[in-house]
Amino acid sequence: MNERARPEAVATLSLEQSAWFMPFTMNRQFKKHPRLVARAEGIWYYTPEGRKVLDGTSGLWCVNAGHCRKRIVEAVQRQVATLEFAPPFQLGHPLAFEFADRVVKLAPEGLTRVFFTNSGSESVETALKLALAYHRLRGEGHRTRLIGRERGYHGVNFGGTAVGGIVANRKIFGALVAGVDHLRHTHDPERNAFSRGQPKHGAEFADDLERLCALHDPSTIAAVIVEPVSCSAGVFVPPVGYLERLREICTKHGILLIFDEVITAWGRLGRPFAAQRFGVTPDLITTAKGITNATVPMGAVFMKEEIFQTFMQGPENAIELPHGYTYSAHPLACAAGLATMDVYEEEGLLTRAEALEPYWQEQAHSLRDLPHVVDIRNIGLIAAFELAPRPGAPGARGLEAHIRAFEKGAYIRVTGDIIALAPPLIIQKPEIDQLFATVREVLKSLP
Ligand code: PXG
Ligand code: PLP
Repeated sequence: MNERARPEAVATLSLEQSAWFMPFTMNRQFKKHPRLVARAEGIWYYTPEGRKVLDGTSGLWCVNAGHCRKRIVEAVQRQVATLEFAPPFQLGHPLAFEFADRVVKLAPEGLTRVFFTNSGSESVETALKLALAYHRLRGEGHRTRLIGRERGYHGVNFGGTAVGGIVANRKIFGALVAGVDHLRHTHDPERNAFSRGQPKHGAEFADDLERLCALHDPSTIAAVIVEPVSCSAGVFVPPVGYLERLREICTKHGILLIFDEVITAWGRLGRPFAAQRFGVTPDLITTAKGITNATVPMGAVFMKEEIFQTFMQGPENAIELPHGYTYSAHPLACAAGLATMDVYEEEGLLTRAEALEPYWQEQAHSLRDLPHVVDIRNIGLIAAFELAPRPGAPGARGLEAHIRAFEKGAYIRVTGDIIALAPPLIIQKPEIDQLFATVREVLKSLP
């Protein structure tokens, strides 16, 4: 084994002066007290010292089939030694076409075409640009406004930051993109705390789109983008009837509806896509993460046939879409993606969350009476525990929960004082018990 791959070598590193400017991390604090993993297998991470840590968040909601799956690893190893790169502009390689045809078969009916990117953020930018260009090509170039939602997360590029609704992610980056507005969020703890699955109250929050239509005139609005379940901001499950109403209003006014399924796609809710789970079909879907089981970065935007055909009207000797990435449909990503789909299919992982959901839900809600817990939310193989903030120190309790859980052998995600769990879809019931037992122990121990 070469020196760099030796897990023990990392343990002796001093990180305090490290050159790496880490993303979404408290850099100085983290480098003083780093938490490192050096190896992974199935639902487990291993620290450089060899301690096992249960991965309660599938990495960052992306390793849906579990870590270091042999079939995917071998497919990537073969591909890197066969064709490591091919330009995707005016050239192709067979796996890209094979993978596109494979994934559209799993998409909601009518979403027949796919554009490849390298991340969720790029998928969002691509979808927003497609929406604007689609309207323009149809002679509705006046539709330039983009509508997001409070508490939404759509990645970190300019368009995604602008339609995003997490204040901390926006406030230091200036005016972002012009012509953006936001729907109100759907969180309503007074009526919906401790809901199991979809909350009963709040379909009417979708009528906020009518307010924005009245304010701006619907003919100026190109698209509405929402996460079917807002995950990053703390797991907000759509109230019964909410997404249906949003769909109706968009259709009525000729506005495109984009579902950002970067987290919710690829089995997290017991179906390939959340759109299928909720029975609501958007016009475009953005995905990433689980599309390759996170083995190689990749994203994808699915679109309705009509949107694709709108681009296919001009002369055949002209480029239909002046947009794309150097690494769109990268051969390693396509190889990883095809092997990932094999694993999902053979192991029934795209529907496994549905079978586990009742058990998962019971276990999650059994933590209701623990200290600090003010709400529990769940759907598919996702659960969130909202903790009361410590007076004068919002987020402190959450961060401490994260650190203590890691020490006790579970990697859990926190945003502010909300804990979110979303383990790999291969998790077994005794391991679910173990994950919740660790969270229970942590909550009991927290000041
Ligand atoms: N849209 C949604 C709905 C997402 O959840 C993105 C876009 C951006 O994807 P990329 O691949 O550019 O990161 C995401 C990503 C967290 C967490 O801790 C969530 C994401 C990314 C990193 C951390 O909840 N979601
Ligand atoms: N910046 C420069 C100077 C470039 O030449 C390119 C691509 O050729 C990019 C940015 C975009 O990079 P990517 O296609 O990897 O997104």
